[in-house]
Amino acid sequence: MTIYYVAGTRAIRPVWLCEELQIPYQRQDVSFDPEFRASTEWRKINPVGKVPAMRDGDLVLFESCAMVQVILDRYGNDQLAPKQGTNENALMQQWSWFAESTLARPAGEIVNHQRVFGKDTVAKAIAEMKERVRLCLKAVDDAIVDKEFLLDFGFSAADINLGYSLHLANKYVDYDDLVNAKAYYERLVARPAFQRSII
Ligand SMILES: N[C@@H](CCC(=O)N[C@@H](CS)C(=O)NCC(=O)O)C(=O)O
Repeated sequence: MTIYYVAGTRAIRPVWLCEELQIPYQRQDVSFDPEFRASTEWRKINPVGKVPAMRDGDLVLFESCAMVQVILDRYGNDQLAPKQGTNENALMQQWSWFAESTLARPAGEIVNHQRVFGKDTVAKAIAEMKERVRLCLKAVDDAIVDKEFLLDFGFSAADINLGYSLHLANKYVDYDDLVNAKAYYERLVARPAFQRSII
């Protein structure tokens, strides 16, 4: 299994999971340069020119949370995921979808707007995205009261998917006042497998 990796990006999710599961994978560092991402070579792997991507045999994937699910299905040995069909598994799905489609979306737009338009021209759009991120962080803060991880099951793939989104949000939004969410984020990033996923 090969994970195409750029530091700081959603490539952290599949790499972090492999490190938690202690399964072998090959990390292939690729360029984040827009020209490389627009190249025919890269578009064959990721048709929208983003990162990460993953190859396992003849399977090629270009959505990070799908990579997490496929790694769990193929190599997880029933670890880091509650049994399918249970309420806990439903909550894992919910938090994983929330991580990418609700929280990482406005957080990612902060990055994209700043990169494409420069800091001054998009101040209002960025302020709005920050509000949207804060709303998501408040939802996490409320969900994590008196809990170590999202699910009663314990540490799961949902924490990996959400953990990356918090890592992204943490760079742009101040949420020290959301003490539960902040402490949860700090617990996640202290995990040795997370630390190995960002170097
Ligand atoms: N939903 C996709 C999002 C991929 C994504 O937006 N990747 C960012 C880096 S974390 C990227 O390549 N951004 C470059 C761009 O959008 O131009 C996933 O989870 O893999």
